[in-house]
Amino acid sequence: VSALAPLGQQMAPYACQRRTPLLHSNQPLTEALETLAEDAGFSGSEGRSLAFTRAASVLKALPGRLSALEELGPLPGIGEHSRRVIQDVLEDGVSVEVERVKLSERYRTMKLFTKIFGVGVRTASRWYQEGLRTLVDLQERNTKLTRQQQAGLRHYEDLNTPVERGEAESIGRMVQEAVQRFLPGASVTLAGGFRRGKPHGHDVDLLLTHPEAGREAGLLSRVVSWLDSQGLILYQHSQENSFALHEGPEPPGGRDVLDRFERCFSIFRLEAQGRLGAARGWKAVRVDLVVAPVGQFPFALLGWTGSRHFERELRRFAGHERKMVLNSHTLYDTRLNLFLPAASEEEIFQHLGLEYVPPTQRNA
Ligand code: DCP
Ligand code: MG
Repeated sequence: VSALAPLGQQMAPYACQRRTPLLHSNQPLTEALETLAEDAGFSGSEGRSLAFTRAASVLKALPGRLSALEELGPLPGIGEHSRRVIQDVLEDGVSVEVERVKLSERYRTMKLFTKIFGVGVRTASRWYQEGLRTLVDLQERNTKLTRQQQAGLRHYEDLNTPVERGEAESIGRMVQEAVQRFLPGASVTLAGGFRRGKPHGHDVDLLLTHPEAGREAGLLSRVVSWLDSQGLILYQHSQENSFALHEGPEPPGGRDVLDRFERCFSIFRLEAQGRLGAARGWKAVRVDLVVAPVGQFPFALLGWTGSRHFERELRRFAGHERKMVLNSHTLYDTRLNLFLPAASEEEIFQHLGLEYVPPTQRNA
């Protein structure tokens, strides 16, 4: 039918088997599908949300712009509902269903509330049920907020202004400087969307490690205290490492936690850079600091680089196709009953029998 068809038919079923660049040619389609994915997530329909996310992810990996549904052929991972949405957008430029969602009171309110740092779908949903609709409502009705949510509300505007790469790099340097002070030789690595090549993000994800195992212990609290004493931290809450290798691997999907590293969820006070924020002098920026012992570092780096969907697919592939359990700490082979060590991300892909996908191609 078209030049896309033969390529589309060869598309591998798992996102971690494909290369997905940051920029692609089917933006209007993926945006529509991701809006539906988000909306399904807002109503707790995880399965439906995943189906839309999968379909969007497949389109992101297509080598060119889709102009007719038929060009897709029998592509894996695009269900009937998604096909209907794609067809509508291709034919009419918009999907009536998507437009209706975007205008709906529920979607708009859920979006407003979940954009508060510390507010997830469950909390936002409860507030919506209680009749709350605006940020002012939260204050006027004296809604009970955690310390994290209070900070999120206080800095709502800043935290919902994209973090520029330059800002992320300068926070990286601030942390690096603090780290050198207490543990020379330790490193700070920018992960998350920025490592995938995104020009901006919603936060700054930094991984700390030291080439000698064990030396990293105790580092984070010193770094955070020092940064705090310099007036650079507006909010922070730290969590201790709760990972123990002797416990063995956790069953996949068994717990709703990303990982058990020592970490700090924080809001930094970043001095204004150039024209941005110059009117006020500083800007609040969300920063996640994560400490990984060097032996787990490649797993942490892989797990923290994303995208979320790429990570989910890596774990699904490991489990279903290889009978292995992958998380941000280790890779465990359940057939051989052993942990597979790795000194680099490349080695993890090798263990999984996957072709290496560089960070900039993990935008699934
Ligand atoms: N991550 C994950 N599962 C989660 C949360 C995070 O796999 N539930 C991983 C993948 C993410 C990375 O951690 O890429 C960082 O999380 P972010 O929420 O910061 O996501 P990004 O950095 O990719 O996006 P953004 O640019 O919005 O910060
Ligand atoms: Mg991020």
